[in-house]
Amino acid sequence: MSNYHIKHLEEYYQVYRKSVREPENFWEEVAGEHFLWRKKWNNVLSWDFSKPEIKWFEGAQLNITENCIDRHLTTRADQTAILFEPNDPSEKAEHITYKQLYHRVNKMANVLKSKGVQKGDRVCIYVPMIPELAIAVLACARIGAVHSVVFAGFSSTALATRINDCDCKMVITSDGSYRGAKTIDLKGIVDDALESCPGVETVLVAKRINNEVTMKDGRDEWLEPLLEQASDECPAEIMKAEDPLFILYTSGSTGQPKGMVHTTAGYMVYTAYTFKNVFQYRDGDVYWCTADIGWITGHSYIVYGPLCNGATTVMFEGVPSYPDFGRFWEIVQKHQVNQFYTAPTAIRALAKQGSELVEKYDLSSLKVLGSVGEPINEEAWHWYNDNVGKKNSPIVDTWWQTETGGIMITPIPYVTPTKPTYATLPFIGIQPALMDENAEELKGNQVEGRLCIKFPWPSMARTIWGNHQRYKDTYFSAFENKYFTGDGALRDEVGYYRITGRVDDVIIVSGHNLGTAPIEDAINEHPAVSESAIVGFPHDVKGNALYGYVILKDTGETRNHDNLRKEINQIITEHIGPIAKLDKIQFTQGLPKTRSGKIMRRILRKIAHKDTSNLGDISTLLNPEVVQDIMDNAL
Ligand code: 6R9
Repeated sequence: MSNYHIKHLEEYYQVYRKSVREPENFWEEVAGEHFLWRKKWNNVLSWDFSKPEIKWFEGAQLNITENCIDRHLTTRADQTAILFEPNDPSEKAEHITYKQLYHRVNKMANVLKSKGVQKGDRVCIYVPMIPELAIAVLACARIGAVHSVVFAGFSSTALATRINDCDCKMVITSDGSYRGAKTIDLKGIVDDALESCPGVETVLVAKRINNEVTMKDGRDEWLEPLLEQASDECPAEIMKAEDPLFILYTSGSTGQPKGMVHTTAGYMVYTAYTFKNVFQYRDGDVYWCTADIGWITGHSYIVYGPLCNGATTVMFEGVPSYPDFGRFWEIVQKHQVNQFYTAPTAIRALAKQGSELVEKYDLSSLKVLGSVGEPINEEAWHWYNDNVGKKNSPIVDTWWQTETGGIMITPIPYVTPTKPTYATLPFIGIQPALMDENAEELKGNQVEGRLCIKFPWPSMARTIWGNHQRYKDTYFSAFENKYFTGDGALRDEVGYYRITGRVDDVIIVSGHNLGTAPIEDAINEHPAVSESAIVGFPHDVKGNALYGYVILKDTGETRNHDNLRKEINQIITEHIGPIAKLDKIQFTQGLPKTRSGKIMRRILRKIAHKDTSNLGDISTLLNPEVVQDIMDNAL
């Protein structure tokens, strides 16, 4: 038996050592013993980070949905697979068993096929957190179509960019969505987006809020009648190990988002194995991850990882504040949740409400608490530990990325002693390295540098859709023969890692990665704006908020600054979505620039942080005089 389920620290070290010394043997054992293959591999791993090219389990054939669904039918057909908790607490929760999930996924798969979707085609899924979202994802995987889920909070412009980037021929959406007391007209957003997406032939619309929508003849169809008529058996398409499973977009340092491509076999093995260990999931447990399936956390740890393990996974449609800030705890009590996985921004927002709403509910079912998306600050860690976990449920602070597919640095609960703000130890198979400015690896402990990974792991993204060169430039060029994460980290005296934050132009706001470039591009579309620069500054709930420095065009007319601020945020909402709105907008005459014309964000960041004691040498700037002016007028 391979060590599929690690139970104590000695075992962790022993298995970790094996995974590093003999990675191929290690992963071959895990893959061989715990998954359903149509054909096994000829070669466990081949890799070359200089190209970069990474292949796991070459020669193998499988379908991930047979692993997530079919193989559980003999043992747990009537167990709940997906537990859907609606936005409105008075609406009944829906328990979808493995058998029902099987039939619903197969029906959806048949509908997709009947609309001409074939293996390899891309399907855009723009659906809120309702069961149809998970079902659509799995239906694509069933027939070998590549899903591209776009978070249903993104604007029509952001949606259109993502649809066109990977040439989706179909969009699956809903008539609208609930978000707390509000409803959102999703179909209207899709209609707007599709004005600039000529490649989309079909739009399938799920009914959720009974919103009035316009249905375009020959393009749009209601999903329900099609599902009703479809057969509930659809043979799984046999996929090769390295066939793409999905594309998921993440922000980069240029305006164009990066479509990270994940492939089938390695992604399945790694997400399943991490899920089992990081959450110490045991048969019968109820697991809840509060993320949206529109993000990687939802892909790997609401859908694929849990279902591969035959788990019961909760899908929550609503928000933590509706009908009040006790909603999360009410759900934990109601469904007797055992593992609870959320983001620091949610913890901080809930902590702000005090502990009364937590104490109202019985949280004794909880065994493991998780955190993901950004560094968890000490205060939030303790609040989570004391009030939610009652000092009895270990917190797993899990560091990973859209690009890594699965959790990379994390404690294993009841195994790794935790330490506030530390993601602690590399997961099995993961070989981190910290690099200094001269691209030398920092050996030993008590060092701080840029976080890289030295050796491939099964779930790493294989490329950026349509732009392999960008994949190479972004992740494999800063440090030779290493994957560069874009994060900084330190390693303490016992070898624990603490992530210190991004070292590039990505800002994490409420756990969402936002590239500065696309926001600046949006602002610059305002007719009165000539140039802008965005930086992050600390915010007690969001972690970071956005501070914009904006230069107005010299048109001679004076405009009301408050109105301009509103208009700028409106443009950002239209282009990216409300998550990217600026908290502060400072109008300025100039931006500090290097002689090569690069904006010195370091200086702007310090001013936004109100930390101007040591701005460093500014004499080399093209325009050092603007710095004082910006400081004098800082918000
Ligand atoms: C899974 C996910 C990735 C970036 C990553 C890092 C930050 C995520 C973290 C964390 C500190 C943690 N991040 N988890 N920072 N501690 N536990 O969030 O993917 O949306 O691609 O974001 O998020 O900066 O590089 P993604």
